Amino acid sequence: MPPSTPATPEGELRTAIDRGEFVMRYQPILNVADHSWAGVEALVRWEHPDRGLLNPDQFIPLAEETGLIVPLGKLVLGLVCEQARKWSRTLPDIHVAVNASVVQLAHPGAADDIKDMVERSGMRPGALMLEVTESAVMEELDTVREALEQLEEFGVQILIDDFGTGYSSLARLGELPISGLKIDQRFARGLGHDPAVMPVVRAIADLARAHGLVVVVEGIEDGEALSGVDALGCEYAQGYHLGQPEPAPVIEELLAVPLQAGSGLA
Ligand code: G
Ligand code: MN
Repeated sequence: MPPSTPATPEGELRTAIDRGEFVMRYQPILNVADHSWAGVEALVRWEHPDRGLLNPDQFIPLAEETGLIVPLGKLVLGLVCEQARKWSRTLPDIHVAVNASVVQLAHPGAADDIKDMVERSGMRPGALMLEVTESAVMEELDTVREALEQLEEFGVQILIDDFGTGYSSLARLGELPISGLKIDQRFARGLGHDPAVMPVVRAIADLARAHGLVVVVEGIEDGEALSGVDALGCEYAQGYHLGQPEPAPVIEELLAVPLQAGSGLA
């Protein structure tokens, strides 16, 4: 047997990508106005042979530092597009949101690669949403703007993720090729509990509305937070109170039935 080279974290991740050791979980997103299910956010997990199921925060930073986010991002998008194509028959009104790294979007040919994958899968481009983190996208705006514009023109929707944690140029929000803002989870935690949070979320929602953007509030962990989202007229809500990230078959069952009464919605 040839001597085995010691596995570096980077080498291990590269091998995992080659072997396809990644699976998706999907967390439901609620349409607050009519209590219907609007869609899901796709969240990647690494099925590590020794360490079990790993969350993105345990490997995405390394993937971004090493550039492995480019092949990993393609792998994830491939899984998500395939799932979305299946759901286009059984759950035709559902959108599927997936997190995209700015490192991935800044890579030459990124928009064409994404468009190709969507087209090859046969899914409807309008059913796909890409979530890009506010702080990262604002720092790299000049590098990724063209890719975002091409994707928006193709019909994919773009959301700014973790909104309220970075430093957006509020004046420029309306110029960006985006459909909506996902308000960072830390705000949702105070909704319905901390009186100081309500006006902040209201201000973000007003700002979004002024620019024709929808608002998703994520991190909804109880009925009070959901009532707050409802009272502020935010369009979409996501969080453990509504549903955990689950494998596709579990999510299909969940999306087939409307939200239970007593959830915090009037
Ligand atoms: O960065 P992004 O907003 O994409 O991260 C979403 C992450 O937040 C996922 O890992 C998801 O599991 C987690 N999450 C989803 N809903 C909740 C929630 O209600 N509370 C908390 N604490 N985390 C959540
Ligand atoms: Mn996200």
